[in-house]
Amino acid sequence: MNLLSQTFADRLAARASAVEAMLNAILTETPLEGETARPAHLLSAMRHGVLNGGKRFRPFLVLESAALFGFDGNAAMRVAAALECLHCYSLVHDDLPAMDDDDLRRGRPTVHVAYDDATAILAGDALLTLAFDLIADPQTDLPADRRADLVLLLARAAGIGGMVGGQVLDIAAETKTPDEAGIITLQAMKTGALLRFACEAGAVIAGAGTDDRTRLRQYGEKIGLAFQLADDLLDLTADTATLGKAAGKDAGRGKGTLPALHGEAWTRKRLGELVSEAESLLEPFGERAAILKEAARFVANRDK
Ligand code: GRG
Repeated sequence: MNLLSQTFADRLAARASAVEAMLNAILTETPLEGETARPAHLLSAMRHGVLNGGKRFRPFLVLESAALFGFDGNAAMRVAAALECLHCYSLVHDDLPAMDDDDLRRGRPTVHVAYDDATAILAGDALLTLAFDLIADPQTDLPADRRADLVLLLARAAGIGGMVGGQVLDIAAETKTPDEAGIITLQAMKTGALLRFACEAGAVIAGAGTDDRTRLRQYGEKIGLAFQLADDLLDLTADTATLGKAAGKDAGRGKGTLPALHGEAWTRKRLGELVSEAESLLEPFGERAAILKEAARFVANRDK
């Protein structure tokens, strides 16, 4: 499919529907080899947490980063779907009463509201496990060392030293506001690590060299920071109907964020700097990186 003449929004939408179709096909009742049965209630909760919503921006980054190096195979789709499963697990767990206690996600009832807490915990657990299944499965048609690299990279991005660790720092920040460096560290872990993985994963999938892999990783770090900064700004400035999730939660809890610390004008300026830094990292790739440069601008300017 030639997507190059499409606008960024069209391209994001086209990638999102391809990812949606793959997720729909993966989340079926038919057990895989080595599985015994897939309980219908659990499957239904997993489907509620994953299908019909979301920007699918992390899968988009996996697919576009791989495409930057000329890779367009099904393996990139499977890694993209794996990352979305892991991201959705984090949202399902984050919405639980023991964490953010949210009723609304992507404009719909959260999983624990539509089902119950135990089912939401277990649906999240099963989505997390499924992410690693999808990458390790030989159906992800990559050399075994690349699949192993991706599993390791995702584990490090998602676990104690990445997203989960960041979530713990975030919870601690509700009782003791961290300083600016502390806020940046927790955000790089909680939100940035998965976005960084998305970009570096494209390079790994395509078998790119070390320098290119590092460049994509650094680009991912820049847009990770920008993503969270934009998210915090939206929490301050957007409404719940637009976001499809509760707005104003951070301010309501007196939670320390960079926009709360420095104000809207500073935040917009910093977002502009991060976009320029992300774009500069892609300069060596010339025109081929045009879509990833647009992705950096999309992150900074998004309205939901
Ligand atoms: C519970 C282990 C665990 C981790 C939770 C991801 C996360 C960590 C919490 C979600 C809460 C939150 C608002 C995080 C900030 C940024 C973020 C990850 C927003 C949601 O991602 P989007 O905007 O959502 O890509 P969609 O719905 O488009 O996929």
